[in-house]
Amino acid sequence: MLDPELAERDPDVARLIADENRREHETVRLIASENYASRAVLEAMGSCLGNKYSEGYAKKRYYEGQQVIDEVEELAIARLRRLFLEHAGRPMAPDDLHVNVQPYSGSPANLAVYLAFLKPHDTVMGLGLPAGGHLTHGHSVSITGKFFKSVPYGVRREDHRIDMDEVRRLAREHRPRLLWCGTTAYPRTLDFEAFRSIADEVGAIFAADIAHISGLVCAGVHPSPIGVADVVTSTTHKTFRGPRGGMIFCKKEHAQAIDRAVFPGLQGGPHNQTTAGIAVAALEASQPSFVAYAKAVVANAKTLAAALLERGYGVTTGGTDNHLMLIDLTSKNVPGKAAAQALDRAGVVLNYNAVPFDPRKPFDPSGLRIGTPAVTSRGMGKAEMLRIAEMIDRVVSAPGDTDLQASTQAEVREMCSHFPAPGLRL
Ligand code: DSN
Repeated sequence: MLDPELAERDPDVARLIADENRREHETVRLIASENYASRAVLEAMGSCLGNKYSEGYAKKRYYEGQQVIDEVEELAIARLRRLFLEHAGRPMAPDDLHVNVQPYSGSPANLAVYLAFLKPHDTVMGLGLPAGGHLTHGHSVSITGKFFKSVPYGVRREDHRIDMDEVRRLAREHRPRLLWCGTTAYPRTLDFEAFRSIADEVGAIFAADIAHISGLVCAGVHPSPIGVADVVTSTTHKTFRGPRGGMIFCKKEHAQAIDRAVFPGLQGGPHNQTTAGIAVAALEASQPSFVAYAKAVVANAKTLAAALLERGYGVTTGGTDNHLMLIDLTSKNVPGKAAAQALDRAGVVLNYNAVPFDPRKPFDPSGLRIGTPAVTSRGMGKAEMLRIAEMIDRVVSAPGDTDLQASTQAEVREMCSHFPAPGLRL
């Protein structure tokens, strides 16, 4: 049977993909959770592995024909285990680290932790969403805040850093079954050992969600919770630069509970094309060039934060240790949403975000979240960060000036033409 290329079979979808390819090439992408997966990762994701059903785990499947899929999954697991043990927070024997690569993404990975360890209405503690936490760490609109008793902790008013004294006080008072350490909008290093000691004191399971920082963690650029936390969850597409997917690491004693929670507890057949993409990403992340990449992500974030601070922007906590920063626009008298939309029109793509203790509403908060994983994947460095800070300042200072947005967009396009992004077709 003839099998035409996409452009011939479905010109509409082919055109939309080409449009997105162009948008990703011609814009400065500063959304902290986004990146550019390599051509090799994209090829694995678009492969025939997605045709196969493989409910279960290697050598224990519910369908026949797993000769290849078992190898794919075992390869991904072996590569991740080797990679993440290299900079483990506490040394672990390889056999003691269990890895599950089947979660469809970060939220399902986190739900598996609940299913593995909690009963409905048990108590969970996590960083509150307004302070930079994630929905699945017990926020009221999430199933994790509806089916469990959630006791959020926050950041200190004076420096916007996680208040470990508050975490300990609340943990002693509420005796959570599960204690999360994980963030989506927090620019500072996480102290996994401090969380471990609090979890030990109150008898909680300690789960670290490193979705945002897993690329920094495996490169040794951020401390690792491996060997420290009972369970570590992550997406695979942020700083890790793999396919859209999820992964869970846990101590051997929790292997069965986690595996059963993922399948059959929450999911059916794993997305084998994604598993192959994770294996490719793990191979890429084990190269010395990835360590250089992770260091450059942080260096770029520090440069950008300092440049914005110099231009009079509020930068929460005064800077960053990782791949992102939170900008407080209060001093500029521009709401976050108006600023983000003006920047989008100028080809600088980021998201509006609440800042800690934000007096404004979540749909139109006071801040912006800015991340450097994607621009660093294109090879942009200090000179480009300084230029981007100048562009942001220019556009945010006159959010209604559409001519300025158009001229900035042309400048952005010209700058981007010198930095071809991984994975895109030019
Ligand atoms: N949506 C992700 C982020 O942007 O941080 C978290 O799930």
